[in-house]
Amino acid sequence: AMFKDAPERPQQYRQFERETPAWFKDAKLGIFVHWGPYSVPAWGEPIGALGTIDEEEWFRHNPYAEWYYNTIRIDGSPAGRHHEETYGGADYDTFLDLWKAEAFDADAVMDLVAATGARYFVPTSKHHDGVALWEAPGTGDRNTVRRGPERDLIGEFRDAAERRGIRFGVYYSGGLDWHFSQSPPIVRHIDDTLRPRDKAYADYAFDHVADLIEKYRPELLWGDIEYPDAGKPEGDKSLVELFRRFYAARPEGVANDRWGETHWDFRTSEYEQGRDSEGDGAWENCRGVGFSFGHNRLEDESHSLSGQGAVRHFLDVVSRGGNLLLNIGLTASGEVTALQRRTLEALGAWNAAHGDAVFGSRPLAAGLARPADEPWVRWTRTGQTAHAFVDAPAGTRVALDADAAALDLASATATEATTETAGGVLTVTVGNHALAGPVRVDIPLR
Ligand code: FUL
Repeated sequence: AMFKDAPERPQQYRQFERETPAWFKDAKLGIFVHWGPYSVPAWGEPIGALGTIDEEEWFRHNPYAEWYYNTIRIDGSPAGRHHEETYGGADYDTFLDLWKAEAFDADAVMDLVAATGARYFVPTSKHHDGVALWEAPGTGDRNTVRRGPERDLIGEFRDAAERRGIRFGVYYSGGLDWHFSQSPPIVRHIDDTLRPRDKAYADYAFDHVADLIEKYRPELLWGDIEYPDAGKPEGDKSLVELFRRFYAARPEGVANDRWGETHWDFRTSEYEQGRDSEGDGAWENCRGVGFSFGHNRLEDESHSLSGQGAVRHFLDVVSRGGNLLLNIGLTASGEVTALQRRTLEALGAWNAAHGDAVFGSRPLAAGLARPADEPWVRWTRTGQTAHAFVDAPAGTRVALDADAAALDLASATATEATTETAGGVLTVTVGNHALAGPVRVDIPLR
């Protein structure tokens, strides 16, 4: 009942089933960070959003800059040409040594995260290129403590988040590791033969995630692509054992749904892909400010959410019962680009004014009021108050599609709009508002 469309979970994972902790449903906003050697070339063709482009075109022209190592190996890809021309076809690990993180200050990044109003923070601890952002067991020198930045980046992020009371999680790519297991580039979809499936890899991944849990005590485990198949059955170094350790350390912890068909506390969608996971249970949509997670120097404003776009997307997700995990790609030096910073700051400014109607809210039942796209209207509910968010230019009159029997329309209040009720219809006239994003109207429920 909790996950109505989800397949039956294997018996050894049922012990972890429970109501999703309330903090996660209340949290609404998390900030995601993708950072790795791929942040040095920082190159991907910004062709569009995942879920709107066909697979073959997607991989050959991959807009995800963190996929650089895969894209450059695809015959005739523009990224491959770029890599030849710019770096003379250098070995990928050259970028690990060129990655210096010289301007990185975890506290500065986390100040920005805190300013958005986000309640949790999730950096990549190991992406598909296999480079660990902490001194991960078994990685030799292929981690950021021994090479490149020569720092424990996960530890620095964790401490900065903790100092601000922001919950900390880790992303871990269990499904793909292009270093541990050299496979041909992915050109269509990620089928099972392209993932390392042997016991040695399962043990390697186990040691990583166990180490992350022990050292950093994350409250979110954000797996990606899959968990190694050989580690799924019950056993010493199994995913079952990892979840046991995770929930023992963090009884209120939550795990996403990319550990295979095993166990999860919330489902995920990514840009426009996986929208069918956005159901009644807990879910989270993730996306970058632009079309990439890793920093991409080819992106500009035309590929990116503006402040207003970010507020709208955030409200759209929250109004439907989800969380947003909004990503920033740090530059190789460790900075947030001006483009991403502007969007996050605008989202934060809007949340500072209106976050009390968003964080901790619940969707308003469709029987009480309905959203619209032209002009743009979304709804949330806190306690006995319905909140309408209306995004339109000053002077626009918008009749809300709300049920007068359920909402006390005549008692509506707004600060940047005026309201009038006639014949059981509440009409909002949008006023001048300095903040990018919608104005807000509060309406008591009867
Ligand atoms: C995907 C990955 O392939 C992307 O690179 C990114 O990490 C995203 C959050 O998940 O599956």
